[in-house]
Amino acid sequence: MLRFTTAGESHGPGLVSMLEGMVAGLPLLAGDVNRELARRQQGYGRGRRMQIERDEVEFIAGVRAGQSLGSPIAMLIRNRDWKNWQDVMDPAPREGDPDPRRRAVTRVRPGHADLTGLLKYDRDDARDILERASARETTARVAAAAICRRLLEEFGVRLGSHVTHLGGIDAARPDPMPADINAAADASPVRMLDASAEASVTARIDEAKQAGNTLGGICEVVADGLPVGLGSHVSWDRKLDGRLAAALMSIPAVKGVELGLGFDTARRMGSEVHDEIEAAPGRPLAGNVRRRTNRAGGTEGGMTTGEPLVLRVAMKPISTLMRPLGTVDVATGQAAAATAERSDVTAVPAMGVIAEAMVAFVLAQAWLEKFGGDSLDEVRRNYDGYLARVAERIGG
Ligand code: EPS
Repeated sequence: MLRFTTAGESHGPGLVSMLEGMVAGLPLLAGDVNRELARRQQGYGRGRRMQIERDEVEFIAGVRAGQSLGSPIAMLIRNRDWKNWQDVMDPAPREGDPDPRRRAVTRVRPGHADLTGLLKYDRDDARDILERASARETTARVAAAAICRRLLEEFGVRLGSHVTHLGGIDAARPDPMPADINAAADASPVRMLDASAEASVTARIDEAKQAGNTLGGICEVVADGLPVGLGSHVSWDRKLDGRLAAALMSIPAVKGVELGLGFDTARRMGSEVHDEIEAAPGRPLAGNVRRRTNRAGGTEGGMTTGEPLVLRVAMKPISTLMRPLGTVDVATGQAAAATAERSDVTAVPAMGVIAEAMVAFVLAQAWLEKFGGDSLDEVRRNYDGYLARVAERIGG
């Protein structure tokens, strides 16, 4: 079973990411991971923190001579900002310090984990919660997923994402989509594929910053080159659509996930929802058929169809407002303005990269369930054998 765990506080010494269950023999360089970490750091609307950090991974275990060993892969990403926070985040008790809990947060932010976490974990200082609830943690997710992505690349799977909406402004979806979505999206400061929307979006972000406010948005993730049959219809927890939705909803501030037409399917007649099927010799990945449309977004019955997987992910505005909302100070019980500490105006462009990462992880997990083995070569043999069988079915 492929799985990963992360550890790390936003302003602690660093982040740890551990991926277990990856096959041996996967070519893997720190640069493969660092490239994805750098993509996650981009995007107009981020705060000063991203100028401090330059996320880079150190392999601590599981990699030798540029290849995975099949053992757990452990990675460390150091926080450069740690040097500015050592007195606040010191793991040791600060004996004799008159202010051992510097920068305590008691004016809990509406919409943040501050209050719920503080009550659940019985803490007095919401910093004990917010340091882990911070989206800084997604760095470690992207690191684990970069390795999953390397596995998928070996089989020609391509993942990309772009922003379709930010702060009330829609970006047009190009038709056809560019062959390399990320090459185009990463060149845009807001990761949109619509140059005409960029200027108004960056202006909207500037306005929100000026007003001490924050903005949300929507990203689309596309995965291409998948074979029919990842996931399964047989049990609820093996359905790929459900697993993708759960993984994407776990991203901080994400409030909605759609697959294909998503919510719009509920408003249409059946004939305007389902994708007609026609024979298409020479498309072994899809079983030698083609869907005339891809309204389903690449799954039927909780399994990939072989058509592109298309997901949309909605993120609410960040809950740290520089012009804060009203709250209660948990230290006094009195009404107060919520804490306003350094943050981003929007992180929607970065969320697209994180959504890609979560999709890559779920797909790699389903891949190893279907074609699993202990080495890359073994997985390749299983994949080739399956594809050969699928290719000799319809019209073969
Ligand atoms: C975050 C607040 C900001 C963001 C941070 C997430 O950090 P800071 O509190 O240090 O200014 O920049 O995101 C990251 C550090 C990152 O790597 O994405 C928050 O409160 O969630």
